[in-house]
Amino acid sequence: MNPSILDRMKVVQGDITKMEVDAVVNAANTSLLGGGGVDGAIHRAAGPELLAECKTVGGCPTGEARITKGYNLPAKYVIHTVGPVYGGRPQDSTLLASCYQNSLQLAADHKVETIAFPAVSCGVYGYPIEDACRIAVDTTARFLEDHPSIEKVNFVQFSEENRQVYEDYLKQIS
Ligand code: AR6
Repeated sequence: MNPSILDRMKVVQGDITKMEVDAVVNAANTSLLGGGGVDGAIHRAAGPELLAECKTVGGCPTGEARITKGYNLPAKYVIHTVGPVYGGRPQDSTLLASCYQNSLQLAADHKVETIAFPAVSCGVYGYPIEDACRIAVDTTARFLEDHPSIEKVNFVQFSEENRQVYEDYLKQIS
């Protein structure tokens, strides 16, 4: 892979709500009205104004994305995307790729230069991390080739195990 594209992707282990980036991506559900996991953490850190704005959005279908302000987060924006509930079906990978593609498109439309993604669908929604990692990185790399305005994409992993999966894949394609 082109080294200049690889340089713009980074793996971080930690809490996405602390990321000092222009936009953080939320692994939401179709209601956009909050939940557990990273969704709960983002709503807690952003404060109640985030839920108030989300209520005006009217939900989000699986594979799509919606943008709101970040309120009390260091990030200016939250990009909410809804990953598929993993079922081992062919459409799962298409939908997960769409989450990354649509989130990055919204980011580019809002002049976002730095963005952080959690491992969408890899918690409660059960997507195997190795497959999800490949989809996330490949979709992002393709997008970055055509969108020089996005400087840095951070893949934020809560666990050491998931961080290692990302590190290994980035090494493999470099
Ligand atoms: N920072 C970074 N990553 C995190 C954080 C955090 N603060 N908290 C959890 N993760 P999940 P999903 C990781 O379950 O599978 C919600 O209830 C976590 O370890 O948050 O897309 C929504 O409302 C895992 O690797 O999202 C939906 O109903 C990854 O984030 C549903 O869960 C995603 O796990 C969405 O499920």
